Amino acid sequence: MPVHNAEIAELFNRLADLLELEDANPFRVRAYRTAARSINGLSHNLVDLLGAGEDLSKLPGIGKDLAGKIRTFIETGKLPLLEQVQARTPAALSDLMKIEGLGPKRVKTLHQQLHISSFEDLQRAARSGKVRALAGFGAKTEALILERLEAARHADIRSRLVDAEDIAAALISYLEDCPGVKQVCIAGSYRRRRETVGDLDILVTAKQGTPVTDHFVAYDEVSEVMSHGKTRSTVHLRSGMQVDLRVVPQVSYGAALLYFTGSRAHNISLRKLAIKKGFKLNEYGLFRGDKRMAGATETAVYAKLGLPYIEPELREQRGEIEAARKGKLPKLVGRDDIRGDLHCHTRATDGHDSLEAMVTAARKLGYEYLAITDHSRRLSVAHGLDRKRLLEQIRRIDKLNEQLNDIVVLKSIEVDILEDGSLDLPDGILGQLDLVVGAVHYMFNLTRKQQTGRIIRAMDNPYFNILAHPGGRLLNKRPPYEVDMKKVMQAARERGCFLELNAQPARLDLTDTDCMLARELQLKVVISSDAHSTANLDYMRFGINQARRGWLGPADVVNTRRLAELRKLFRRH
Ligand code: DGT
Ligand code: CA
Ligand code: CA
Repeated sequence: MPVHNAEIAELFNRLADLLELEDANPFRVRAYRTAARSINGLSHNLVDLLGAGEDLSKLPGIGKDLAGKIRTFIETGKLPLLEQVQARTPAALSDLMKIEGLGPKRVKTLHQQLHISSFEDLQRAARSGKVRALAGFGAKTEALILERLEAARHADIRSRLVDAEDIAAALISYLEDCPGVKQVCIAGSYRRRRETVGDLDILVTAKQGTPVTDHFVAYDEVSEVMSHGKTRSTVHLRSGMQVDLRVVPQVSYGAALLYFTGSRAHNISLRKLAIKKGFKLNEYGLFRGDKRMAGATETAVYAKLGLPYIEPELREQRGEIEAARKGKLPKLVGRDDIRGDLHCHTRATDGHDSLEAMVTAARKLGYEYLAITDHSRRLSVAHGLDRKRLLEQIRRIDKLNEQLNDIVVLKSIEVDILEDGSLDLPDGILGQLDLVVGAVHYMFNLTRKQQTGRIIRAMDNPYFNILAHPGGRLLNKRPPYEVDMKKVMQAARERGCFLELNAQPARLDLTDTDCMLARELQLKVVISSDAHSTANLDYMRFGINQARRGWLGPADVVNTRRLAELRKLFRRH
């Protein structure tokens, strides 16, 4: 994953905050803040500068020492000084600084004068009016703190789906090991395959008398038991993840699954529909009076409401109930519909595996084609390919294709879209490829108009086929750049280009609602793993999840096509 200036600036700011908290030399603190500001103002990526052999200590506000730290971070992903300072700062105090408006000065005051060292302490003190009495705070600040404490409880603690999966897999197998346990299922946003999840909601059915919740709270990874009853418990795990567990009887399993899968808004609509039909719907079942009409399966509950089964990914109150009622639910794309991957990297640039290894892995997945899309020259940190090296790769792929009969390796490139919208390699070489994938990797801070224009100009190039990760975001790390997505989509459609849904779990870019928009505009989407190793080819499934959330069917997705049809789609000229 490339390092961005903003990320480095944030580390220096954080370091400055923590140093200030422990009363370090103010000049030292200021030096880090100045450096952060300077880095944020740079028009070039530090990684690129370093790659081009620039002397970073010549940059304003950055001396030899800081230049060394930047280099270390880019090369190792670590800032040892920050780790040291973090280790000696009480975690609670550094957490408090994450609340907007609470800098090191205020946190220090709160700690020294009111002995506040946790969110709970702070909330209690603010509620009882003690905070406003402190010098430099006041009633307004106190109210703001309470507001932000509430917001902080909900923000920034959502885990990426891939991380939640790791945590869930271990827990599920632990629960299944409990004698007497029958079914274990994760409901909630996890089952709806949202890109991030707030907590895990687990449903369990078991033989009468099985001590399910006792077994649950005894899990090794539990750091705190929030509640512990016979049929429901909530814990926090060491990873920070909250887990809600409910034990439900078999007759209610479907109704409970429906209820706890949500979304809340979908549930509310279902309940209203139930009432309209003279039923009552809750987590125990669908009732007419006291009589349970359905409850053991979700399908049965939907059926009694006059609806076909609605896939969890669609349950977001985005028209799915309406569509279901009219028999107009989309047929969603699935793993088996995918015939190939159109974005991956090899060792030639920043991938971990060889061309041959990537192809072998793709064959094992049963793919008909795999496009090799290494980076272009501008991305020097990734050893981007220039014309000569790309030509070598083309020859190598031609040779490889001669030996293969069950898969075709497509010649391609992830070419950088330059600042003015031109492409990083000449048309002469782009014309020799089977398809061209274009991407924005720098100059994220253009205005909406500039960025939109830049991307559309790139698509004007007749060899351009697919816009990679169109929004540019990194989940929990970097917001998308400013861009008029609808305009980009319309331009792509007019030119016969496509947008990628990048399936990397940290990207998932297009978003689900972007996918819905693409579908509305009749623009086809390519789902790509952007694999940097053979194992990463499996990221495809996260892309499929996201596409399903965006109502996409096999026909809406480019790489469900057979190769011959695919080639036609990529021939613009
Ligand atoms: P998350 O955890 O923030 O990613 O999102 P969810 O959807 O997993 O939400 P969560 O964990 O608060 O609750 C799981 C599901 O349980 C939710 O989607 C709907 C259902 N649920 C929970 N509390 C209520 C409630 O008060 N009313 C209704 N109708 N449904 C609820
Ligand atoms: Ca949840
Ligand atoms: Ca929950």
